[in-house]
Amino acid sequence: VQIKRRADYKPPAFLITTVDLHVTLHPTDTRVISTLKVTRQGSHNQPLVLDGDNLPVHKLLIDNAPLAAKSDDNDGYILTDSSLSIPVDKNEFTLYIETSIAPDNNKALEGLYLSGGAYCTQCEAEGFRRITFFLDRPDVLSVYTVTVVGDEKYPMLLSNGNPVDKGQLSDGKHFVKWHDPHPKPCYLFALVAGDFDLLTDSYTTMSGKEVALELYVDKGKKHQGTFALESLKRAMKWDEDVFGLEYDLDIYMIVAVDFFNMGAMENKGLNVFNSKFVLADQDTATDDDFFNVEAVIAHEYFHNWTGNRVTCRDWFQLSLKEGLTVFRDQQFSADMTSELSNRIKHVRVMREHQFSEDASAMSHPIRPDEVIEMNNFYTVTVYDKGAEVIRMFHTLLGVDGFRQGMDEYFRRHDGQAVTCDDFVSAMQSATSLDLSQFSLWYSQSGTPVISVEQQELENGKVQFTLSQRTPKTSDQHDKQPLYMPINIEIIGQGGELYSDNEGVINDGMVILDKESMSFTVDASGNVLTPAVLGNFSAPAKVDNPLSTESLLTIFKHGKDAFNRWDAMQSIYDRCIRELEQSPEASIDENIWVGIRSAISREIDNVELLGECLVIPSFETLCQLRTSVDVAELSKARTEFCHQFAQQLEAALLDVFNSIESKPYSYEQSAVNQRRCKNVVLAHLALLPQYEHLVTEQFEASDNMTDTLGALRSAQFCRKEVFDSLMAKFEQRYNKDPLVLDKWFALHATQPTKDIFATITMLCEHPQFTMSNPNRVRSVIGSFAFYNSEMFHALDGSGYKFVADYLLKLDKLNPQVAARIVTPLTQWQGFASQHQRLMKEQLGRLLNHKGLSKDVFEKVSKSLA
Ligand code: BAL
Ligand code: ZN
Repeated sequence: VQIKRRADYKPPAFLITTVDLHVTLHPTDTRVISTLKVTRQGSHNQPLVLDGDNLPVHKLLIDNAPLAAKSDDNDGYILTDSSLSIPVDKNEFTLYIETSIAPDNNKALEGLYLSGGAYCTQCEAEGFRRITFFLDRPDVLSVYTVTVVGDEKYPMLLSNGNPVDKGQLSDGKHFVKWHDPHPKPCYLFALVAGDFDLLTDSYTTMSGKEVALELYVDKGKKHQGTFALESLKRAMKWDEDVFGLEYDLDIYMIVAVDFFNMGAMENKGLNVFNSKFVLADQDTATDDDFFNVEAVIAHEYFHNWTGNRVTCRDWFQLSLKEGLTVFRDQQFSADMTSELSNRIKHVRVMREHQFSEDASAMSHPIRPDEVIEMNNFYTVTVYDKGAEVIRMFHTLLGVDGFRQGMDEYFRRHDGQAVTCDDFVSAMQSATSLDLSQFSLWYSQSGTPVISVEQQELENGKVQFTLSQRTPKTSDQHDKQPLYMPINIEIIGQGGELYSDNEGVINDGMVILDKESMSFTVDASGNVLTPAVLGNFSAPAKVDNPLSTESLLTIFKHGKDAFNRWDAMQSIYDRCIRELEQSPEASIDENIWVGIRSAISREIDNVELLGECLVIPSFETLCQLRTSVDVAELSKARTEFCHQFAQQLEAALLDVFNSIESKPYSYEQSAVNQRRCKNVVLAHLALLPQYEHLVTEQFEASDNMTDTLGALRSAQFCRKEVFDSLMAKFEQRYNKDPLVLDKWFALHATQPTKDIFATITMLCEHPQFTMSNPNRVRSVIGSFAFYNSEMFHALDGSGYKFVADYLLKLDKLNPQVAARIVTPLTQWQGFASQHQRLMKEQLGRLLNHKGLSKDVFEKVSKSLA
């Protein structure tokens, strides 16, 4: 296997200015004819080397003159399984290549594939080379004209840009010709052919241009596409209002397909979506699903500027477009829904998944330095930590400064393929701050830890010291101090806010840019509580040894709602630690008193309450510990949940009863209420006397949020209750695999002894197929990521089960297999008895002949 390095970047030796593609679709013999206008860059006499993944050459012409394969007496082209080298001395020429592919045999879902009755493509990152020979790199931008030929079974033939011609052909086939005037890298190419239901609408841009909007969904699903289309219009408007960015083609198309490796893909003018992020109605989609549909629709739309108009020079720069676009979709979602719950949602992702990636052998900076398989770097680090870095720019520059920097970025780079440094430089132009130290965030991996110390001085002064340390990671040993904006509130016992004597706290924020910094506060005998890293103002962990009383003070008096939520999370974490140390312990009554009074004070603030009553997930707790013994931690967490329900029974019941059930509507206040009610129901379900609330909600529900909420709570009821509700659910939705995914996942996360029999049964379900990534993720992915107790069982059966499955899956779909191997590779956080068993299975995988490079990269790194 070949390691690619960021430092080895070289500009392309040739450019391709125009591409004329002619694709005649056939399940096993699709003909692809490509006519390329090629120009040599600079003066050199290298051959033109195109990427091509196991493609045949049927015909090759240079300026209409045939070229044959190289032989002893002929200087022809050289074809390998990954490239085509063409000897040519002209500086400008037209290259004609005919090749063929078999979309029906393509189960990796990269390149052109046929599944679920439709042809579709996925080219990012390096899938175009599975369709035709090309310079498959993002810094080669070309204007595309694409003719798609298919038979009548596929009435809709789509590609990027605007349709310019169509017609019938003599052999019962028809064609549509598309032209995309915007030069683009080949990863943004798309082609779709099928028979869909079509929803249409239009949007008038801020300059008065009318854009046709088209949404293609499976037959019979039209009514489930309305929300996505409305979301698209909201996203278009928001990008105009907030960033002054307007859409640039006459038509914007979105196609929803069932078989898709990612969430969605931002191909120019023709987004392809996993149907999971398009289809939504109250009967089949939860509030979270509605939220995600809107967020992903917006994300892909926002890529039109941050990704398509300005793209990446090379794949190491992926965060240039992904971190930025995630930040943009997060801001949009916050504006459309609620700032607080959005922030909490995204911080949970960081704490659960990104921190664990940083602590693993896959640790990498948001701009990685080395890659074997690019598909492995569509990570929470590149995306979500990348977005946190953009958020820090936003914090440091302010709303106006950030906008100015973005305007400058587009002014300088529209139509170009650029680097993260180019982005930083555009931002630098909009601020007097020196961003050079800040840019370390792009090159340094790992999660910094901010420690907070408090020391009483004379004269009633208190000195606070903030220090930072980034533990070494598998990819980098030496770490430097980062430039961090840190939100801070210093709160007195009665809730009064304090500021410091030196003036380093500015508008509630300090800059920590050295190993440590100190400031003093006049406490005048008051006990002070520092709430540090409010709103998760930098992607870091905090080590702030506060008493429970202080945490309750933050909850009671904190100005920042995020801090208040976070304080509650710390209280729960602390209680669980106590139970880990002495499983028989009873939690201090003062804590229950504090929580009870918090609940009664906030009974009308269902949004905050709904978040604060969530106990940190097992995965989040793992990131706050080392050498985790899974059974011990699970037991402590479960015990805490039981005490929580018992001790807070009356308060929880008050909350439950205070929220009236209303007919379903997806609007924020109703979402907050359902969320809070379902969180409370899950606590009450631990008490047998409230089992009826669960079944009643299930029976009465008019929407998927409450139905699934009841089903999740039923996990904590008697087994026969859970089984009976699960059976009813399956009966009702067994024709709808997307809904059934929720049922699959719930089964797969049950910590029951017969879990493998259950999973085997799920894999034999008529709606399950290993070739559909959504199904595999909901069964095997849910088990590996979220059934901690059984995945980590100390007889090693969970690890072995996943490894066995991955060996089969890897042959079909390496990209999805490499995702699901993640929990196995993250052995570092667990106790030695787990580590040994996890490594044993990783070793088995590594020794397997024919392992994909996707899985190989992750497994070999984790064993290095
Ligand atoms: N570019 C891959 C899918 C996404 O991030 O939008
Ligand atoms: Zn993206």
